Amino acid sequence: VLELVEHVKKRKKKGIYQEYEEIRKEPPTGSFDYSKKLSNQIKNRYSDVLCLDQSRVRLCQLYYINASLMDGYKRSNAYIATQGPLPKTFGDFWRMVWEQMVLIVVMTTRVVERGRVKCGQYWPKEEGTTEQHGHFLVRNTSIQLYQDFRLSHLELYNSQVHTHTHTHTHTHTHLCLSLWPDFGVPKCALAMLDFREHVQQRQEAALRSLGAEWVGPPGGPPLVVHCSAGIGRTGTFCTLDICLSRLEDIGTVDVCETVRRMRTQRAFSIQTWDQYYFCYTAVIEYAQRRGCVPGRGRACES
Ligand code: PTR
Ligand code: PTR
Repeated sequence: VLELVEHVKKRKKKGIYQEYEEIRKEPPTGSFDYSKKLSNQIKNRYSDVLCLDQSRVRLCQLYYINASLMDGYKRSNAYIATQGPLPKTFGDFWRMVWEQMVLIVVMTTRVVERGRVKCGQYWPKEEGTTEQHGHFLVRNTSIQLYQDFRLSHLELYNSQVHTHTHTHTHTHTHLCLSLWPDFGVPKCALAMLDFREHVQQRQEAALRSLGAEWVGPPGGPPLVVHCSAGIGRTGTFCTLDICLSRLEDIGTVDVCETVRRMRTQRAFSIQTWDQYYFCYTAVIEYAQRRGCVPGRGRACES
């Protein structure tokens, strides 16, 4: 990390900016044919944010969803990065959660921001309420409020259960982070680091309670992460998560390489240079908190 601090100091903001600009100039590494199919176009929230064919999430019966599987640190398919569901894709979203046995959904946008709809209300918002989306019933069993996010426990029932081998219900944790504007960065890295830690703990606990039902890789099912388009804030969250996992494991970080690799699975990941820069400063903040590098760890600016 000392190297990273040096890297940031030496390159300064301008150098990091250039580093990001180079990444941004690279053309996407694959085709978007499935996303562009006429019948699928209406399922994309933004016509310019499509998913690469090679990494898209394939739903049963050829259903389409604008979602990409992404690798994590030493873990393939650690995340599903996706757009904020549209009313006509709510059913597809829950189908994906069901099929992929997702335990945790991380939402890094609000439903409405600056007067514009960024994401559909695809889960029941109030405690004790149930909604039907496609073949799925979603029930909100309880809500916990935290300073920067809201956690809902959701139960998912599949009315077409005979087509599946696993049990007909699943419990999910839905974590909604409220402090992050689109094309921006959270004001406070600390809040993000806490949020990430919380997500990790929830995923571990959920995996333990799944027990023998989970027969996949040890890390568990993919974490669903979404914002509005599923590239800016989602990419930043996942980049940070990967960098910090690597830091915890071998003590080094490579933001640039992480973002490059991520972009081969979810094109356009990380939308602005300050989101890119935020990854650096948040890693440094994290290291300072853990006492890996000198410095107090900066307090929140807000
Ligand atoms: N065409 C849209 C726009 O530029 O407004 C696409 C877009 C929207 C891209 C939001 C990124 C966005 O941010 P995020 O991925 O963080 O939701
Ligand atoms: N925490 C380190 C330091 O304070 O030197 C690294 C760092 C550098 C953090 C710049 C943030 C920086 O930029 P800003 O203060 O504009 O967020």
